[in-house]
Amino acid sequence: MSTLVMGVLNVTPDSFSDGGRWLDPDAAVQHGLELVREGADVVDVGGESTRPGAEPVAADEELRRVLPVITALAPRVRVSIDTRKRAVAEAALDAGASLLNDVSASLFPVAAQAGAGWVAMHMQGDPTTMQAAPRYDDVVGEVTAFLVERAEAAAAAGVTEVWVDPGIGFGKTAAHNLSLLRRLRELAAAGWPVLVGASRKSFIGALTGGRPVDDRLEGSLAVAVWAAAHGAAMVRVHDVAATVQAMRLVAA
Ligand code: HH2
Repeated sequence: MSTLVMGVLNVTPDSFSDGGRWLDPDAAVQHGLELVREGADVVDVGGESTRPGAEPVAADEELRRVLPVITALAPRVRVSIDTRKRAVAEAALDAGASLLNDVSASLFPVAAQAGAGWVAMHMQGDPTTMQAAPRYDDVVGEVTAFLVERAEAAAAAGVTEVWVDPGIGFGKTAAHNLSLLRRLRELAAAGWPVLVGASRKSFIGALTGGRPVDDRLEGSLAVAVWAAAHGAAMVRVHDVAATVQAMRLVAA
């Protein structure tokens, strides 16, 4: 089966690659529909940036950003809600989202209650400080053990669709990201479907002579292809049309 494509829709002023572009709800909905036309299997709606150093957002502001967008898109495509807040997760699932993309890896009871899918993502620290000095003895072993423990807890709580995500760039150096990608099969072998989000992230810039964030399509495609060929069941990307085409070829 072809690796699924999750399109990124950040309704934020400060996301690292598309911050400010879709803050207006109508613009966000239009962009979401464009991602659907381009072949996205899921549209991931987020109202709080988690880029390194990002400032936290209050729940009511986050809801004001995401709810109208979810309501408009949910009849047209599967919508995931990218949040770390229980109140935002509950309201978003209520409004039609059916997948909870949880970078805090802690909100599975909300998914269980709503009968929604759940993504557990690994992060070391939190976004304000996570890139200061990431440290692991064995990054692949530690991330895998953490995600398996979270996935088992979620399944025990009644979540029937559980995804695991190594959290590329979340408290990780470029070397950590590369180790996780090089050994992605070990995470996939744990038995839970794997989601990888590497699109336009800074290690791609660092490995390509400092390309700016809007000039990382080829590197992002290379990572998506690599991830799909090494067991990822879904990739989270900004460039949906190009990635859908690449995933078709990997599957073939
Ligand atoms: N990365 C980002 C946000 N959410 N969710 C999952 N499951 N996996 C990821 O790798 C992931 C994620 C960061 O990227 P982006 O949304 O483009 O930027 P920002 O956090 O600045 O809004």
